[in-house]
Amino acid sequence: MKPVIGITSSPMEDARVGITFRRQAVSDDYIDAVVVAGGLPLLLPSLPDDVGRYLDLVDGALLTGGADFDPARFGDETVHPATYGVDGRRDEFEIGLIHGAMEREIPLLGICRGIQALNVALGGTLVQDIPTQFPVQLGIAHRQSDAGVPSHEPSHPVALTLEGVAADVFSGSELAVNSFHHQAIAALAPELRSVATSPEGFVEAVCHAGPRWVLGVQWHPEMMFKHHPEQLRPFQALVEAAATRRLTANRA
Ligand SMILES: [Mn+2]
Repeated sequence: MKPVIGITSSPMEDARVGITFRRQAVSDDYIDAVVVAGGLPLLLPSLPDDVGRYLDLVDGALLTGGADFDPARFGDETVHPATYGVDGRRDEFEIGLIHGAMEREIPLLGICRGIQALNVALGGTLVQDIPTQFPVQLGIAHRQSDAGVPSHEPSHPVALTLEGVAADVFSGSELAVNSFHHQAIAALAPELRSVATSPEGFVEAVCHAGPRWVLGVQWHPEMMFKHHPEQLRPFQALVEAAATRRLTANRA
């Protein structure tokens, strides 16, 4: 039986035929990656009061990319002018999902905003805007769309540390990744370990320091895997861990 992978959604607004629709949206790329990896995607709306019930339904969870966290969530009293799209309900839902999943030993994969969600939920902090706070970074555009690089192609390397979950997901000492972020991890949460860094030293992947199956990546493997098959591996590893968790939970 396919493991159920909960996928968090982004609030969106679009206007058609004179009506403004508010939507909870998930890109097909995330759904495709989970399907190709052998999981059954379950889209999760941001309903913080029901996070526990959603956790009853899933064997693993994927925290997707999206807009920025409220800086108050990581103790920053000043909101940088470049911080955008804050949605308190989504912040609360994802933080609750992370805490609940870790308690229940449900595996977690965080992508882009998702690695930042893991770090914030577990007590770390974020750089609110790389371009203005770290203006000259070896010429690396962490928003590669500004440099005209297609979304499925890499734009910078990361140096890998093969420990914990990362040892099962990555191989070699370096990986070429795409980049669509203007924020980054500042102080790493105590429970997390950095397992990939950009050339100027930003954390680009994390795993749990202890036994929990937690992986966060700052890039977007779901946009790359159709052209770069090694980028399917985080999703396969999540689905494998979710399948194992499902068996364990059913035995308990
Ligand atoms: Mn990057």
